[in-house]
Amino acid sequence: MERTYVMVKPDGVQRQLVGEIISRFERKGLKIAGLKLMQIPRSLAEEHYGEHKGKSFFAPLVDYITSGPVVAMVLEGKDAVSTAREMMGATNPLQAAPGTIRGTYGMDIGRNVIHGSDSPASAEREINLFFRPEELVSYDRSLDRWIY
Ligand code: FUP
Repeated sequence: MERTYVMVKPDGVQRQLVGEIISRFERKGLKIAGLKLMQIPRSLAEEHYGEHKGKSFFAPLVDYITSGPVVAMVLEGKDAVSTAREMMGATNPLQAAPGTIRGTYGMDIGRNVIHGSDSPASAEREINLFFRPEELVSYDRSLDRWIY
């Protein structure tokens, strides 16, 4: 089973969308393997978004992601990375399909509610950035045979 890193960004927490968003992933069938509310230190934000260093939106992006608490989670399931990305919709809420998380709740690329790893390699990197191994839990769900 694959794991992905997902986080409700500060705007999602402030807008009280945490329960709604987690509920979507749960209902889809993804399993929660890790979950916490945290305030991201600036250094971690800069590392997480390191690929965007030097771009014009880098500083505002780091300001935004450190502006309030986020809900960090690790979700597990078959093709978890691409499943979560599909459910989130395009980076720019303007292009995100209606019904996706960003398509439903977002208006602006700079306040796009949620993050999700874009590949299995990114997922591994981001899970290790945000979670210690002992914070992740492996367990069986009795409903798994009804999903797979
Ligand atoms: P995503 O993988 O969907 O999070 O998108 P990117 O890694 O391309 O971008 C990371 C974050 O940077 C996005 F969530 C929003 C922000 N961003 C901007 O603010 N402006 C841009 O032009 C591109 C990205």
